[in-house]
Amino acid sequence: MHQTFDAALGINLLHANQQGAEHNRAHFDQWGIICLNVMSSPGAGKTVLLERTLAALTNEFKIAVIEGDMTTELDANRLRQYNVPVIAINTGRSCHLDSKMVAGGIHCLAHEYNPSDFDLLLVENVGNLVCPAEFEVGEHAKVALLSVTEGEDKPLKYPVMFQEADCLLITKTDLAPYLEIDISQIEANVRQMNPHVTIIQVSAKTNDGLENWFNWLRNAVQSNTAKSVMSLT
Ligand SMILES: Nc1nc2c(ncn2[C@@H]2O[C@H](COP(=O)(O)OP(=O)(O)O)[C@@H](O)[C@H]2O)c(=O)[nH]1
Ligand SMILES: [Mg+2]
Ligand SMILES: [Zn+2]
Ligand SMILES: [Zn+2]
Repeated sequence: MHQTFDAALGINLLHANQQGAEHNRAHFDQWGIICLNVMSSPGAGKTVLLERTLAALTNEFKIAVIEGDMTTELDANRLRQYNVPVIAINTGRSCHLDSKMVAGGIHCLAHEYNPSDFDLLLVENVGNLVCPAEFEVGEHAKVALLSVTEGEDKPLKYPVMFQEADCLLITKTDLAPYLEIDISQIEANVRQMNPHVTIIQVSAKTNDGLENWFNWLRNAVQSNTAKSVMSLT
């Protein structure tokens, strides 16, 4: 658990977090990097999705990763095999990344590399369907994953994540035939929370739908006007 309002100090933690998010966002825009905050409950398939993404797109874009986990560098080490910078952030007892932690990560990246060389920063948040959606880290877009094994009702029970998402990936669609799950009902529940969100069905096992996700990413990177203006000058 964590508090969003610390009554004793009278500090609105979300407000302080927002200031940090603006700091990070200014860096991203100065460097011409698009930052995506990738969120889901534990085990929905974030790391596997990032593995597929790095395998497919590192020849098109220069990508860096911030990997948030309460403990361990297990996920970070999986992604390091794709020869991209992976900055691991252990959050300890905290169940989400906040903007200060991500600031530490991007300052680290800027210390070791020329950050303007990068096109895309993928942030894998701590597995949690609740508060990562509340704590902006300066991202340009939020990507939420919901796996078919989690049930149709989750968009209704955890509304903030689904209201805030810019892109919603329904993952593990290869498992749907083995479950009593109606993917169209998942989509309807997501739409009830967020009528205009982009919904993409994917399976990282069969690769179904991954090309649609890559195209969404390509579009996000190409819409980065800061980069195109920089490359003209
Ligand atoms: N069948 C199937 N399993 C998947 C898929 N994506 C991920 N998994 C499995 O789900 C588990 C959790 O995946 P992981 O990427 O570590 O989830 P994370 O906790 O959200 O990062 C692993 O055992 C993966 O192999 C998928 O598309 N299909
Ligand atoms: Mg993971
Ligand atoms: Zn939290
Ligand atoms: Zn700074």
